[in-house]
Amino acid sequence: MIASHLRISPLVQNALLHHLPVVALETTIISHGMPYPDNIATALEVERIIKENGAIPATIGIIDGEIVVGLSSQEIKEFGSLKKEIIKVSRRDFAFVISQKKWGSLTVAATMIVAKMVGIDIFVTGGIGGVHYGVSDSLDISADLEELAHNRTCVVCAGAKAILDLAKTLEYLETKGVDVIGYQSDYLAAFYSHHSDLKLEYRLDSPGEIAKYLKVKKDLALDSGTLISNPIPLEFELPYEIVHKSIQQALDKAQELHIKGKVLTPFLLKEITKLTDGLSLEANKHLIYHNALIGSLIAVALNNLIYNTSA
Ligand code: PSU
Ligand code: MN
Repeated sequence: MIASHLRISPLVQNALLHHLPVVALETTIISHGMPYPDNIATALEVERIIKENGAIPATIGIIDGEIVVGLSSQEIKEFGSLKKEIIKVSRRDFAFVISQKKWGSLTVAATMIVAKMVGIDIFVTGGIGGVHYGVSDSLDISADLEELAHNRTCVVCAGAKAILDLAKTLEYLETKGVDVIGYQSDYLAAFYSHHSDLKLEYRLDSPGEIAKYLKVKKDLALDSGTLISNPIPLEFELPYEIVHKSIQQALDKAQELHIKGKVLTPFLLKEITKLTDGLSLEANKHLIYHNALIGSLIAVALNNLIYNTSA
């Protein structure tokens, strides 16, 4: 474990030491992915769901240049209050934010890096980054995909965000050897929608089966990420027409305003929240809650399998 620049909360430290199931959580979704105050309420609710299901949540962020694994509720509130500058951190941003003693929120890629450093196998988020539309001009492919290619952390998500080119994202994941498992579904989850029309190679129907699968990857030391594609529950999905229309409008506006790079994803999410009158935000919350539920059940099952203990 890398000790410098890193602080692990006593609760998470104790859990790792005693082989209790731990679930990693990101902070970009709090600082850049959702509006205040829903962002804070959602982050705290996700932690509550994880605890309720027998695992220990570890929300990860950078505070004054120190990576903190296991943020307190107060620290989570500070990430969400939007009062200070918080830099969105992916792999390339760590050294700058840490050496300059700034605050940084971690993306999927960055959270996977820290999870691997400290030995957390399961990570719950909303949707991963991926290949953006118009990639042949912009070359905009999220660093999340690159991290998934060589980091074994299992990411439980509702697919990639709907603002992305899902077909190309799936193709890219295949090229990189990332396995995408449909949880109780044959198709890739499409964030606000239960599923896309993209068929997945593999489907597993219980946390126990997923735990067995992850144990084999661990045994073989196969260093590529696993994506668990966990669809938003049907009762919470947004109708296709609403999603499709607002995504198209948000993409057009981004193009008009020449919005590129790391600000693009937060811009699109914000626009869609406006265009759907908050409906997309509600769906976003529910899909994350469901990921938290399934992710903690997987963490508990994997833990029982490896250490032969009950949490
Ligand atoms: N999923 C969400 N909301 C978010 C993100 C994902 O539901 O805000 C964030 C994640 O942190 C993800 C990042 O890693 O967006 C991807 O950004 P980019 O496309 O710039 O790589
Ligand atoms: Mn990008």
